Amino acid sequence: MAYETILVDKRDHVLLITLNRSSALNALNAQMMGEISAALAEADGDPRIGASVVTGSERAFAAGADIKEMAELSFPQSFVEDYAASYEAIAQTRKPIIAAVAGYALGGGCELAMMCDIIIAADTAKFGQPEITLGIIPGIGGTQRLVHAVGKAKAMDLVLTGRMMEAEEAESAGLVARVVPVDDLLDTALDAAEKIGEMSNAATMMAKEAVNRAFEVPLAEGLRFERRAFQSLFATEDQKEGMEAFIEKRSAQFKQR
Ligand code: CO8
Repeated sequence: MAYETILVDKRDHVLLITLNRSSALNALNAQMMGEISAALAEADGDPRIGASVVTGSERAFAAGADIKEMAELSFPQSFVEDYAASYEAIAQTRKPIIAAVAGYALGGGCELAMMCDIIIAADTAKFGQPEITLGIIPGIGGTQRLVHAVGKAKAMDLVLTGRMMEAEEAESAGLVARVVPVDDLLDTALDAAEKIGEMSNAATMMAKEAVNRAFEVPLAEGLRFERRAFQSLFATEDQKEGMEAFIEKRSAQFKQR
């Protein structure tokens, strides 16, 4: 598929998606959100790909939803079309996604990063949910995923004041997995994605599903789900290969079966 608002680079085990509206600080319009969803669906369907990286420019991962596109939206139109509902598809991607964030990750940009599984931030990254300054609130997960990531106190602070949070604060709050110098950002994210991509896809996909369950169901239900998923992986050739390789002191060659 040909994309106009993103660049897509298929590597050995990794799909790299670069948001490409840098003159608008990668403001997320409907076309771009659709293209990101389509590229991630392509990754899910491609057995050679084990993980994706989503990144932006040095100045901005994404400075939010495209305000110029949203400005004239009415409630009836928004309600009837269920505006933004389809963007949840990004969070439903089954293979792991790393957000590599430099510069602004604001509003929908911060929410897009939180739909990914791991956020690796450059030391220049700034996160925030400034929707309140526009007379609206976050609409694709900012009031929910941010609470899971940083807790109620900081989420309320960010959502109600619209202030930005630097990378260091985002890491200590639990939103970000690692902070690296901006020049190392893409290599670090690609290395991590490559490492994930070389594992058994069945195992990485089950691991993602199981961790996400922790946010959706009570502990006993989550533990039951984890145990069943754990047991089921003993049906894969990759489990046999992984354990044989350890015993034979060699690196495993997963066949994705
Ligand atoms: N939408 C549209 N255009 C934008 C956006 C945006 N969110 N952000 C920046 N731009 C454009 C500017 O209009 C400007 O364009 P032009 O050169 O044509 O005037 C260009 O990008 C550069 O921006 P600035 O000149 O403003 O750059 P500064 O360095 O002065 O400021 C800021 C950078 C602080 C990031 C500033 O641009 C800013 O505050 N941007 C808006 C941030 C914001 O409010 N984001 C939240 C948007 S609402 C939202 O995300 C709702 C999410 C729920 C729905 C999700 C659907 C996808």
